[in-house]
Amino acid sequence: PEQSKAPDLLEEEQPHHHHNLEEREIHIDLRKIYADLRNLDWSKVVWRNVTLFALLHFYSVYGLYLALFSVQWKTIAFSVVLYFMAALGITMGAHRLWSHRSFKASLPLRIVLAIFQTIAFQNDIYEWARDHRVHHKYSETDADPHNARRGFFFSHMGWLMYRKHPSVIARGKGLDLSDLQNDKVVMFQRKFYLPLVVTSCFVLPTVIPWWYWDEHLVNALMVAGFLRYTIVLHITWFVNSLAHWVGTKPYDKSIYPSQNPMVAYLALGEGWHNYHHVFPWDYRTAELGGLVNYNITSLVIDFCYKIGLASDLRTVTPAMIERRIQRTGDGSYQPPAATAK
Ligand code: ST9
Ligand code: ZN
Ligand code: ZN
Repeated sequence: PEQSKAPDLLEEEQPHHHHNLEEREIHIDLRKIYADLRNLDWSKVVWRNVTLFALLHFYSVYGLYLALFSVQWKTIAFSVVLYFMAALGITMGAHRLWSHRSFKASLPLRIVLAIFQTIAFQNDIYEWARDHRVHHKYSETDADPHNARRGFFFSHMGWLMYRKHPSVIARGKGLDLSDLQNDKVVMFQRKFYLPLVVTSCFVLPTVIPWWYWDEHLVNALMVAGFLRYTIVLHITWFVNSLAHWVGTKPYDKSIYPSQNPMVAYLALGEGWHNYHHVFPWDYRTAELGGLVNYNITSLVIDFCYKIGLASDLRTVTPAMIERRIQRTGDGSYQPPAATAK
């Protein structure tokens, strides 16, 4: 049972270093879109998710209208704060800590990050990290949950509305997830995920503006709830779509992941995706932390390190990076400015 009848989707997993190296660009080819739709296996479409995402986007557009014309500025400010909390829960928590173990976090920090990650409503930490680990280990193969070879839309959000390829589940079962299973914070969140996520992503963002500054409940739900949620979702999804399609490849030209400054900017430092797939254990997910690389997440990790909440920050030596650039880079590497160090 294949995902689709399109021939390039039939191949089994293969190491990701042997793809053709041509530059890919996004162009809208209506005939290809039509062919892809005809080749879709409609029985694998999860209509419940299609419906929920459609509703979410409908309400978010209404939220955008309310944000422009109706809500109090405090509600906007509150939504921006929620964006930063949810984003950090994903970048610093689900991604750099729990998926990649690129640093160690004390119990209080793990609790805060788990709360932030719940606000983002992107599946529980366990499931997020499990999918992300297969994504790295089997990038751009059938076992990659958001395999970019299946197109921009599939890697962006289509994969969340479609049954997983059997290889994702088979390869996922082969992963060692014992570190997650032994983390009480992760397992607690997984056990009570539904009530926790409804409370953190929708109920509190609606009730807090109403309670503290008399915002209309509908305004609060549409803006601090749905609109803010949708924005953080698309920014996250851009890492899988845009940053697997558009950008330079100074560290490894043979892979899809690319350096995408716009994504880095929106995603608190997560757009330096060519580097990240080459050195996934680096806590900066980029060659450099700090503001020059829009790497807010690294700044926060550095701060937590200074106050003793985080430890064992893992990085890569400049010599190792240099060797890799020489060996597999696409030649686009620009040495960072001295001030950037
Ligand atoms: C969302 C996630 O949006 C986004 C993740 C993005 C990742 C980005 C990474 C980029 C780097 C980081 C950058 C961050 C930037 C952030 C910036 C912020 C400003 N291994 O899934 P099921 C097994 S979520 C092993 O139902 P179906 C397992 O036994 C949005 N086993 O398969 C499982 O049972 P359980 C909100 C696996 O039926 C069973 O199979 N959420 C694996 O094919 C069934 O699994 C949604 O929209 C594995 N990898 O359904 C929900 N996977 O879990 C969307 C599965 O109990 N999801 N198994 O152990 C779904 O509804 C479904 O998963 C489905 C597939 C329809 C997609
Ligand atoms: Zn990736
Ligand atoms: Zn990663």
